[in-house]
Amino acid sequence: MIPIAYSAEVAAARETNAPIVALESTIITHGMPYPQNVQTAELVESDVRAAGSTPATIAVLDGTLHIGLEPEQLLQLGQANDVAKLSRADMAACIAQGGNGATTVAATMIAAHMAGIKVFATGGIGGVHKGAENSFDISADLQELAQTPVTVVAAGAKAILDLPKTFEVLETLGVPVIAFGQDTLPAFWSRTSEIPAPLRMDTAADVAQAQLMRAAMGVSGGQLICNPIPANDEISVEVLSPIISQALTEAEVQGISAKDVTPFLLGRIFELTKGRSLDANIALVRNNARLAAEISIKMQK
Ligand code: PSU
Repeated sequence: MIPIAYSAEVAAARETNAPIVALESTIITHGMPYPQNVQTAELVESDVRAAGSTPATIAVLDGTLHIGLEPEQLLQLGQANDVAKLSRADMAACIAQGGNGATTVAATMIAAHMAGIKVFATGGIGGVHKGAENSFDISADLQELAQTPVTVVAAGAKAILDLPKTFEVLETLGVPVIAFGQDTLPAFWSRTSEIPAPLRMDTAADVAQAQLMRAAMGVSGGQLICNPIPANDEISVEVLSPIISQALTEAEVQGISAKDVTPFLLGRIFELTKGRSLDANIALVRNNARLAAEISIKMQK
């Protein structure tokens, strides 16, 4: 038996077959500092509700897989320091051992699928890290998109990554990469990149239809919706490039590796931009949550 608990609002939504949007928790524990992490998680949840869907923030607490957190659980998670960062490899072990863990994109997709949730909003997926030809550091998020049928709404992959290689791998894995409303892929904190979008869609209904068709055809896996950050909130590539390079050099010098790389880089970029990267990150997650809510409603029709 899997120890699984639904929040009151998610349980109610499941009973009436109402739309639900999954939300991850690694962004809360490893992606943003306290208290902005908790404030953002609350805002994102209210954005989903305001758009007519139900938020389900996913995390493992004391060995129970939670699909939807009550407000006090969210606060507890946002203040905790000893929470594991869970992916496909270690989520089951964490549950079996009664541990606490925040779910990455990969783990959240698995949990969402188990709970019958088809849409999930996050900030940016993990991908191929710069220098991966030596480190082999490639996020398990990419493999998950290839096998688990959940539509993930993100502002692309995080711009600390090697974006061209990340999208090459997604192509190899057969993951539909869909730019929402534009012809180029967004680059997380910036609206555009030089990478042409493999697919473009302009409405939530089209995105929902594409996933339903994939399922009907028996083609495994999800799809990645790359939703550009709102224009007023973006940070240009010119401003960010030298900052990302500096953070990457520092990570190398300090020997940061594996699961610690992404949180270290996000933290340093936050410091080097004097908080601007966090404001942009918050804006893009909220924007993704609103689109995911719309897609979840179309998916349910
Ligand atoms: N989006 C954000 N901030 C984050 C993440 C996503 O705006 O911190 C998290 C997601 O949980 C994603 C993880 O799965 O970063 C990627 O980590 P890694 O590069 O170690 O695979």
